[in-house]
Amino acid sequence: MNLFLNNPILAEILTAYDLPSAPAEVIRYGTGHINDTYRVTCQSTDGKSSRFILQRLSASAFPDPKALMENFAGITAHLREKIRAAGGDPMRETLNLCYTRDGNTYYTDTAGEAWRMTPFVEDTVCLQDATPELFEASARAFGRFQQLLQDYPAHTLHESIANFHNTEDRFAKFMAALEADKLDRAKNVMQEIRFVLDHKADCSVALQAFREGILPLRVTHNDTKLDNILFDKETLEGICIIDLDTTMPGLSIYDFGDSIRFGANHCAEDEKDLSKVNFDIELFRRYTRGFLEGTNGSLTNAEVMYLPWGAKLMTLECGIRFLTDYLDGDHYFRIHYPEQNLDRCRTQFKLVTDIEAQWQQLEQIVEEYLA
Ligand code: ADP
Ligand code: GN1
Ligand code: MG
Repeated sequence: MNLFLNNPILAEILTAYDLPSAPAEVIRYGTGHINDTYRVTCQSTDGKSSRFILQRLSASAFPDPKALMENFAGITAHLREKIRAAGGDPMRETLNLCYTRDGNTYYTDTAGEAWRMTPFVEDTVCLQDATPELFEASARAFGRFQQLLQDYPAHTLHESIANFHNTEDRFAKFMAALEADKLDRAKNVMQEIRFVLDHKADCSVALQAFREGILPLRVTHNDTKLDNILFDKETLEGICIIDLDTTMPGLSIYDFGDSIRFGANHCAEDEKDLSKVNFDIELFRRYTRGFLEGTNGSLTNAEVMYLPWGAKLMTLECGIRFLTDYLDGDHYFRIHYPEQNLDRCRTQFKLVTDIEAQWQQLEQIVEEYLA
């Protein structure tokens, strides 16, 4: 549906940008859980069209859009330079930013909401699930992303969401939601609550390794879902990493782990039939190979050894976050039906259980890559 024609807010936002021609169509786009995404098509009289992605930043997820957009501008400028130096195309291999007419990285509408626009990266596809080859291609791309940012001055980045992958803090927030039990839902999810309580000690493993200096701080993407990457339509290589809102200092194993969480299985994140939710160790093997090819020697042995922990912890953490949001009344993740966050939580906990059952094999797989 063309939303532009009868939406005064979208009209207001679009006039803030110096578009190549009048917008002819604006439609809702993508399947993200957080931001509101639109695709804008401008059509000039000579028939040329150009497309853009316009996004309203979720105010509840991102309290400081100015800081977030400073990160975005800095990271994409760095990536552009690196891509250019490697002979690549910076207009396709990284996101770029459209500045507003008054030179800002984003626009604040009259209701106080923040919007940003990027050129639509043409001739690409965005996937919800992948063949093993495409999954490995996504691993190379996320690994490369981290490698390209290894010399970015991490201290200049803002924490766009405080404690984003701080598993101890996620555990504490879960406990607070459980204690408040605002909607009296805890009684329906005792098994899931027990699962979290039983995994309390795990929530400290990566953080402890970081505190002890075993794992170094890096610039990481932190949301490495398969649909946060654009694949070239022809070559099917993962060319452009998108959704940079959570790119900030973090641990390399988070980026590895979040991709495994989402992709090393054959089910939807909210699959209700848990018999269909199975961790696929072959996909883990392929992702490991691709990721380490992409990082190209930039990870330490300790980081490689901790990769299985990344997989387990990101899956556990995401399940805890879905359960916390369910107990809290579904304010954070967009839901399409009432118990969706609970279904999402259950798939994650089933995957954690599978990962635990195959732990030794996971360790063996990564050991092959130790220098
Ligand atoms: P969310 O935080 O809600 O996940 P994303 O930034 O990932 O938002 O964008 C949502 C979807 O929009 C993506 O999965 C992708 O399909 C599409 N998308 C975002 N930016 C671009 C772009 N510059 N070019 C093409 N598609 C894009
Ligand atoms: C959100 O924005 P999106 O849909 O790519 C979330 C991730 C979760 C993911 C679960 C900023 O990702 O952390 O892992 O949902 N992003 C944010 O699907 O919270
Ligand atoms: Mg996304």
